[in-house]
Amino acid sequence: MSDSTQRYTITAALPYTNGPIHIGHLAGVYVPADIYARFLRMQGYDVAFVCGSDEHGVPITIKAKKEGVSPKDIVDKYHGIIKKSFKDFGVSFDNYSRTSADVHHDTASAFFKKMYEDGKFIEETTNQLYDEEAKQFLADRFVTGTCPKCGNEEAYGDQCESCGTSLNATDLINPKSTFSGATPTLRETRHWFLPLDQYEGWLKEWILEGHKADWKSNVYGQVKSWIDDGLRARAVTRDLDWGIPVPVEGAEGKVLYVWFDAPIGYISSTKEWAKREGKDWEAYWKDENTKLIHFIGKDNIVFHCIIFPVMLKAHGDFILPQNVPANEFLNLEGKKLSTSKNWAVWLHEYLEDFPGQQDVLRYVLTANAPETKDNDFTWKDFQARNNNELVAIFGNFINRVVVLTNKYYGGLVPQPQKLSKIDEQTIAELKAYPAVIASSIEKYRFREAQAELMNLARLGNKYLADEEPWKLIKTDADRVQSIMYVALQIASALATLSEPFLPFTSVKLKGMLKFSAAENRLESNEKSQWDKISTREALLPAGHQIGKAELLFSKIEDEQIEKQLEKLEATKSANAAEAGKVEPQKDTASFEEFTKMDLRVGTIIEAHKMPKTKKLMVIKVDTGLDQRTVVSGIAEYFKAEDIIGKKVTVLANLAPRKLRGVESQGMILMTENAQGKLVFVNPDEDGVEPGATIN
Ligand code: B3M
Ligand code: ZN
Repeated sequence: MSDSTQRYTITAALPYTNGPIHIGHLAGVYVPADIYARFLRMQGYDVAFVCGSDEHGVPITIKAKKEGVSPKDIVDKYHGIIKKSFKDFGVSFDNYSRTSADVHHDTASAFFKKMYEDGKFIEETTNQLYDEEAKQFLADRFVTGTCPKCGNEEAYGDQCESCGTSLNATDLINPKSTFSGATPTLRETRHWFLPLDQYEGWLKEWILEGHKADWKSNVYGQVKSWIDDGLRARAVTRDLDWGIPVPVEGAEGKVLYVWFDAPIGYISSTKEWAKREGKDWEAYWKDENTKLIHFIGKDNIVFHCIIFPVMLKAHGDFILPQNVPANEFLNLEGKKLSTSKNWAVWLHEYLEDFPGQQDVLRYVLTANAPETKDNDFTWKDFQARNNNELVAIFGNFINRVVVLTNKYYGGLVPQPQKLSKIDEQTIAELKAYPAVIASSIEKYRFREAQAELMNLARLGNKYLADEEPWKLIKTDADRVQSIMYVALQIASALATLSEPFLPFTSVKLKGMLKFSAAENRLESNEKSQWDKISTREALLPAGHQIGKAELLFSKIEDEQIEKQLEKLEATKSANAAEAGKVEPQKDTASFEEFTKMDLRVGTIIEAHKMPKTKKLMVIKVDTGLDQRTVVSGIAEYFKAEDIIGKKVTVLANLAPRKLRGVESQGMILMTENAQGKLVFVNPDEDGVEPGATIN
């Protein structure tokens, strides 16, 4: 490859090895990244497409604990399943590594060390949450609590998944240990912090000014709101025994924070690949002309747009991402995908249930990709898109072309006769497709790109239906030669242009059309396989021998879909049974402890939803003692006007706390009904008045 070839480093988020891959991961990250990488390779660019398993971090240790095995057992198991399923699904990584690999431990360690020696960290002894029972510091997913920004009560110690905010564990309101459920205490410990605030000016210039136009608006918007809110130093080390040891004297028992080491995994994976291929990894990470693109889901935006770039910048000699085309989320049958609740279509199971049908799933996930908003996957839509689009349009067109060419000409591409106006128009339209599809892919609009590919198949289908060669064959054999010649050019363009989206179909179709060395060779004036569709006279010249027809797609029957829906129903029942289990009793509370709580009856007198939040409601309650404001996370379940006048139970002497700048003076007690909906603990007896104490 010449030096002047544009070089790309494409990364796809490293999946946590605490479970297998599901369709949400595929639609959000791996299918678009794979389309992009395949497309770039077809343009003749120099591409490194890297990924690997993210094997550190708290989710892994929690899963290990749950299953009573070691973290190593967990990562080995899922790394194997994930790696195989990606390969079987046709994700064309140049390298799939893992963060437990030596090359990664060395790379991440050296990265930290250089930053440490260059004085890029702040070293500080601070109070961190500590679980006295489990004898363990609590950070990240070891602790949950209420998000100070949006009121989500299940925010994690490093991030709220509801609003995406990145948090420090000590920011959480009402923190709880996920080990014991206990309220943590504070204990002193020493850590290294990345002073993000020092990079604010630089981030503003680089992203807010530099990438306003080319980054997706969902990504840009999130990043802007974080920067506008003000950035704070973040600890990049943890008190944990699973991870990469902090390579500094006196840091025994501490490891690198998983979000510090994981993105460095992209670099380690590139190194592993370069070594194997005899290439220079540094060109892919340090050469200013290399374009670095991160494919991720929206929950990873802060890490890839702020924290990792600050690390790269602080380290000093790395390039920065040129773009971070993050996707929104995919839901399944109207509900959020969830690994722990088993609400998912698992890739390894799909590959078993639909053997040889990788491209159908790729097609549906791209057709319905959550590029600008959350989207829904339904099995009915999956079936319809297969049967009505892949089978009825793409497959049907190819089948007709190949069958008729064999029938009329023994499989030889016929010599075209005088082309009609419609033939010429059709060829002109065909030749416009490569540029149209390329332009959408270059803008990360993969659904639009794939829709154009399908439009080309539609063009072919319509052309045959209009020209009806099967009718003319008896009366105008010359005309049929031209028609079949044109149709064969469309079929061969589809074989090439489908490669990024439907790689298995593309291979099959090229085989059927017998793309040989001659069809694959580029002439000196041709830039790429892609472009030659527009520049070459014909992809399949007259006299070229094609093969026999094979089925590209097959109909998906109702029974297959019902089987999948039954699987989901079974999951629903299992989850409902689980949810119906009564929570075990908490530790004994002394009578004194109980009487400390001042519970009162109150009446709601005013209520309104807090602007820009999903869950928070600002409520004024008459407690009999006074009229006070309580902020409550019930806005998803109640309309403000419906709760005014309601009698409720209030914990009146709870220490006041601020939620989104509004001071909440107490708590309204709630419970959950069987459907998981929040309901009031309701003292609705006649004659019960505000201020009455509950005991
Ligand atoms: N493993 C998080 C996730 O799966 C994480 C991505 C790391 S990318 C460096 O959401
Ligand atoms: Zn939040």
